[in-house]
Amino acid sequence: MQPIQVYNGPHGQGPNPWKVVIVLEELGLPYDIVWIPYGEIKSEPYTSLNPNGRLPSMVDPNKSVTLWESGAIINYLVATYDGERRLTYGDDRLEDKWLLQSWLMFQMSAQGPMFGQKMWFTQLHVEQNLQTAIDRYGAEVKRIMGVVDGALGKQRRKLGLAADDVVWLVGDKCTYADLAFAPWNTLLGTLFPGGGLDVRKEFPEYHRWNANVTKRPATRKVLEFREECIRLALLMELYRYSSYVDR
Ligand SMILES: N[C@@H](CCC(=O)N[C@@H](CS)C(=O)NCC(=O)O)C(=O)O
Repeated sequence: MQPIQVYNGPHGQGPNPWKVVIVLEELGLPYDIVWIPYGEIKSEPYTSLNPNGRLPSMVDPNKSVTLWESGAIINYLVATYDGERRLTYGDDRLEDKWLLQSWLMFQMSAQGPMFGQKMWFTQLHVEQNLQTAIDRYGAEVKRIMGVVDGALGKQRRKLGLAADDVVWLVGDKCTYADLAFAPWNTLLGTLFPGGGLDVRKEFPEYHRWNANVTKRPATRKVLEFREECIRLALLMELYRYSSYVDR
């Protein structure tokens, strides 16, 4: 099998491409990351891969399939390559199978965009301390975490699990739905600088669930690699800056 190509931004900070990489790694599929500068994603040839000019995109040379939108790519990978249903359920568990889609859509339409807006107004927006926006997206982040936390608690009660047993969003195993939340969760530490969020205390189920997702060897490997990419990119930026100052 030829490696599947995943397009990603050079510093690796954006969470969405890593959702795809995690699923590839969890399924043990060969892949290459194609690093494309952000300055090149809004124009051709990249927009032929992704008309939205964002990351990720995926090219599967084995099936001549090119896709964009991380959720669609995850669906494709699972439908095409997860015959053993390692990360999904089959028609014999019809409701569970489709509930995974509910959670994936929720990740795509709620966790990603709202965490993203909170990050934007907290860290990047040109007008600093735009408090109404910071508050609105802060409240949304917490509301979304509350939805997940509540659902995990219900699962725990439904399955009769003890407080320290592992619980997943749907059914009795970790699926692509759980994995899809992991990269955006890495931002939780920076979304509320100066306090304002104590995940362990406010959302204990969420806290335990995220710990269980991120300690899976394949997922951990990808998230550690992402950290390494970010560190390396920052070092290279510092190096470029220092050579500029030296001149
Ligand atoms: N819904 C899209 C969101 C894609 C997205 O916003 N990607 C970010 C990186 S995480 C990006 O390309 N940012 C660069 C930009 O907006 O120009 C997906 O999940 O694929």
